[in-house]
Amino acid sequence: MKRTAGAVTVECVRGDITAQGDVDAVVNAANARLEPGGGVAGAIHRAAGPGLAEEARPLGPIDPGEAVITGGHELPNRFVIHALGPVYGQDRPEAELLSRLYRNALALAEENGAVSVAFPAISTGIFGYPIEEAADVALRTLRDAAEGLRTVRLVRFVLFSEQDLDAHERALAETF
Ligand code: AR6
Repeated sequence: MKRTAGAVTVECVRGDITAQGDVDAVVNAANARLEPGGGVAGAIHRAAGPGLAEEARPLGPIDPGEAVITGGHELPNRFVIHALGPVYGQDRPEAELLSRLYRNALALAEENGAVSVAFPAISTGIFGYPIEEAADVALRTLRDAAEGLRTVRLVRFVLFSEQDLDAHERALAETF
Protein backbone atom coordinates (compact mmCIF):
# COMPACT_ATOMS: atom_id res chain seq x y z
CA MET A 1 0.00 0.00 0.00
CA LYS A 2 1.23 3.48 -1.00
CA ARG A 3 0.30 7.08 -0.27
CA THR A 4 1.90 10.37 -1.24
CA ALA A 5 2.25 13.58 0.75
CA GLY A 6 3.59 16.32 -1.48
CA ALA A 7 6.81 14.97 -3.00
CA VAL A 8 7.12 12.09 -0.52
CA THR A 9 5.83 8.55 -1.09
CA VAL A 10 5.13 6.39 1.95
CA GLU A 11 4.62 2.67 1.53
CA CYS A 12 4.04 -0.35 3.73
CA VAL A 13 5.25 -3.78 2.63
CA ARG A 14 5.68 -7.17 4.22
CA GLY A 15 9.30 -8.32 4.12
CA ASP A 16 12.78 -8.46 5.56
CA ILE A 17 14.66 -5.23 6.33
CA THR A 18 17.92 -6.80 5.12
CA ALA A 19 16.50 -7.41 1.64
CA GLN A 20 15.70 -3.79 0.61
CA GLY A 21 18.35 -3.42 -2.07
CA ASP A 22 16.63 -0.47 -3.76
CA VAL A 23 16.79 1.94 -0.78
CA ASP A 24 19.71 4.15 0.29
CA ALA A 25 19.32 3.72 4.03
CA VAL A 26 17.85 1.07 6.31
CA VAL A 27 17.03 1.80 9.93
CA ASN A 28 18.15 -0.60 12.64
CA ALA A 29 16.14 -1.17 15.85
CA ALA A 30 19.36 -0.87 17.82
CA ASN A 31 20.40 -1.34 21.44
CA ALA A 32 22.08 1.47 23.41
CA ARG A 33 25.59 0.09 22.86
CA LEU A 34 25.04 -0.37 19.11
CA GLU A 35 26.04 -4.01 19.30
CA PRO A 36 24.57 -6.95 17.42
CA GLY A 37 21.51 -8.21 19.33
CA GLY A 38 18.40 -10.19 18.48
CA GLY A 39 15.48 -9.30 16.20
CA VAL A 40 16.12 -6.66 13.54
CA ALA A 41 19.54 -5.77 14.95
CA GLY A 42 20.69 -9.38 14.82
CA ALA A 43 19.49 -9.76 11.23
CA ILE A 44 21.12 -6.48 10.11
CA HIS A 45 24.47 -7.24 11.76
CA ARG A 46 24.52 -10.79 10.36
CA ALA A 47 23.85 -9.52 6.85
CA ALA A 48 26.25 -6.55 7.11
CA GLY A 49 29.19 -8.50 8.55
CA PRO A 50 31.49 -7.61 11.49
CA GLY A 51 32.58 -4.26 10.00
CA LEU A 52 29.20 -2.78 10.93
CA ALA A 53 29.64 -3.40 14.67
CA GLU A 54 33.22 -2.13 14.48
CA GLU A 55 32.08 1.14 12.95
CA ALA A 56 28.96 1.51 15.12
CA ARG A 57 30.26 0.62 18.60
CA PRO A 58 32.42 3.76 19.13
CA LEU A 59 29.35 5.93 18.32
CA GLY A 60 27.46 4.56 21.36
CA PRO A 61 26.05 4.51 23.90
CA ILE A 62 22.93 6.36 22.75
CA ASP A 63 19.72 7.23 24.62
CA PRO A 64 16.14 6.32 23.69
CA GLY A 65 15.00 8.54 20.82
CA GLU A 66 18.54 9.05 19.47
CA ALA A 67 20.04 7.76 16.22
CA VAL A 68 23.47 7.55 14.56
CA ILE A 69 24.50 6.66 11.02
CA THR A 70 27.13 4.31 9.56
CA GLY A 71 27.91 2.76 6.20
CA GLY A 72 26.02 -0.31 5.05
CA HIS A 73 29.05 -2.63 4.81
CA GLU A 74 27.90 -5.89 3.19
CA LEU A 75 24.25 -4.83 3.09
CA PRO A 76 22.97 -3.64 -0.29
CA ASN A 77 22.39 -0.15 1.20
CA ARG A 78 24.69 2.87 1.47
CA PHE A 79 23.74 3.60 5.07
CA VAL A 80 22.47 2.00 8.26
CA ILE A 81 20.76 4.39 10.68
CA HIS A 82 20.95 2.89 14.18
CA ALA A 83 18.03 4.14 16.28
CA LEU A 84 17.20 3.27 19.89
CA GLY A 85 13.49 2.97 20.59
CA PRO A 86 11.88 3.29 24.02
CA VAL A 87 11.24 0.17 26.13
CA TYR A 88 7.46 0.26 26.57
CA GLY A 89 6.47 0.95 30.19
CA GLN A 90 10.00 1.96 31.12
CA ASP A 91 11.34 4.79 28.93
CA ARG A 92 8.71 7.53 29.24
CA PRO A 93 6.92 9.25 27.64
CA GLU A 94 7.06 6.48 25.07
CA ALA A 95 5.23 8.24 22.24
CA GLU A 96 7.44 11.33 22.49
CA LEU A 97 10.63 9.23 22.47
CA LEU A 98 9.47 7.12 19.54
CA SER A 99 8.43 10.21 17.59
CA ARG A 100 11.80 11.86 18.31
CA LEU A 101 13.53 8.72 17.01
CA TYR A 102 11.70 8.92 13.67
CA ARG A 103 12.53 12.63 13.36
CA ASN A 104 16.19 12.05 14.21
CA ALA A 105 16.48 9.12 11.79
CA LEU A 106 14.95 11.20 8.97
CA ALA A 107 17.26 14.12 9.78
CA LEU A 108 20.32 11.86 9.46
CA ALA A 109 19.02 10.48 6.17
CA GLU A 110 18.62 14.04 4.88
CA GLU A 111 22.06 15.22 6.09
CA ASN A 112 23.59 12.36 4.13
CA GLY A 113 21.54 12.94 0.99
CA ALA A 114 19.54 9.72 1.17
CA VAL A 115 16.56 9.64 -1.18
CA SER A 116 14.95 6.47 0.18
CA VAL A 117 14.74 5.06 3.70
CA ALA A 118 13.31 1.79 5.05
CA PHE A 119 12.12 1.43 8.66
CA PRO A 120 11.19 -1.70 10.60
CA ALA A 121 8.52 -1.46 13.33
CA ILE A 122 10.92 -0.09 15.94
CA SER A 123 10.27 -0.92 19.63
CA THR A 124 7.44 -3.36 18.81
CA GLY A 125 9.42 -6.59 19.32
CA ILE A 126 11.63 -7.13 22.36
CA PHE A 127 10.83 -3.59 23.62
CA GLY A 128 7.10 -4.41 23.84
CA TYR A 129 5.47 -1.33 22.23
CA PRO A 130 1.91 -2.26 21.12
CA ILE A 131 1.96 -2.40 17.33
CA GLU A 132 -1.16 -0.24 16.71
CA GLU A 133 0.11 2.55 18.97
CA ALA A 134 3.60 2.45 17.50
CA ALA A 135 2.23 2.52 13.93
CA ASP A 136 0.15 5.61 14.78
CA VAL A 137 3.15 7.43 16.23
CA ALA A 138 5.35 6.51 13.26
CA LEU A 139 2.88 7.57 10.56
CA ARG A 140 1.84 10.79 12.32
CA THR A 141 5.45 11.80 12.83
CA LEU A 142 6.14 11.15 9.18
CA ARG A 143 3.10 13.14 8.05
CA ASP A 144 4.23 16.12 10.14
CA ALA A 145 7.82 15.84 8.85
CA ALA A 146 7.01 15.17 5.17
CA GLU A 147 6.68 18.80 4.10
CA GLY A 148 10.14 19.66 5.45
CA LEU A 149 11.96 16.81 3.70
CA ARG A 150 14.37 17.95 1.00
CA THR A 151 16.19 14.79 -0.16
CA VAL A 152 14.07 11.90 1.13
CA ARG A 153 11.41 10.99 -1.43
CA LEU A 154 10.49 7.44 -0.38
CA VAL A 155 9.84 6.09 3.11
CA ARG A 156 9.09 2.36 3.30
CA PHE A 157 7.88 0.50 6.37
CA VAL A 158 9.02 -3.10 6.18
CA LEU A 159 6.86 -5.35 8.36
CA PHE A 160 7.67 -8.88 9.33
CA SER A 161 4.14 -10.23 9.92
CA GLU A 162 0.76 -9.81 8.24
CA GLN A 163 -0.65 -8.41 11.49
CA ASP A 164 2.08 -5.75 11.68
CA LEU A 165 1.48 -4.89 8.02
CA ASP A 166 -2.29 -4.50 8.70
CA ALA A 167 -1.63 -2.13 11.62
CA HIS A 168 0.63 0.07 9.50
CA GLU A 169 -1.69 0.07 6.49
CA ARG A 170 -4.54 1.17 8.74
CA ALA A 171 -2.43 3.94 10.26
CA LEU A 172 -1.23 5.01 6.80
CA ALA A 173 -4.79 5.18 5.45
CA GLU A 174 -5.96 7.21 8.45
CA THR A 175 -3.03 9.61 8.49
CA PHE A 176 -2.29 10.30 4.81
N1 AR6 B 1 13.01 -7.42 8.99
C1 AR6 B 1 11.94 -6.64 9.37
N2 AR6 B 1 11.38 -6.72 10.58
C2 AR6 B 1 11.89 -7.59 11.47
C3 AR6 B 1 13.01 -8.42 11.18
C4 AR6 B 1 13.57 -8.30 9.87
N3 AR6 B 1 14.62 -9.04 9.48
N4 AR6 B 1 13.29 -9.16 12.29
C5 AR6 B 1 12.38 -8.82 13.24
N5 AR6 B 1 11.53 -7.88 12.74
P1 AR6 B 1 13.00 -5.94 17.55
P2 AR6 B 1 12.85 -3.59 19.33
C6 AR6 B 1 10.41 -7.19 13.43
O1 AR6 B 1 12.84 -6.82 18.73
O2 AR6 B 1 11.52 -3.97 19.87
C7 AR6 B 1 17.40 -6.20 19.75
O3 AR6 B 1 17.94 -7.28 20.44
C8 AR6 B 1 9.89 -7.79 14.71
O4 AR6 B 1 8.94 -8.78 14.39
O5 AR6 B 1 14.07 -6.24 16.57
O6 AR6 B 1 13.11 -2.15 18.98
C9 AR6 B 1 18.21 -4.93 19.92
O7 AR6 B 1 19.55 -5.24 20.15
C10 AR6 B 1 9.26 -6.58 15.38
O8 AR6 B 1 7.97 -6.34 14.85
O9 AR6 B 1 13.26 -4.39 18.00
C11 AR6 B 1 17.58 -4.24 21.10
O10 AR6 B 1 18.13 -4.65 22.33
C12 AR6 B 1 10.13 -5.41 14.96
O11 AR6 B 1 10.91 -5.91 13.86
C13 AR6 B 1 16.13 -4.67 21.03
O12 AR6 B 1 16.11 -5.90 20.33
C14 AR6 B 1 11.09 -4.87 16.00
O13 AR6 B 1 11.58 -5.92 16.81
C15 AR6 B 1 15.27 -3.70 20.27
O14 AR6 B 1 13.93 -4.07 20.38
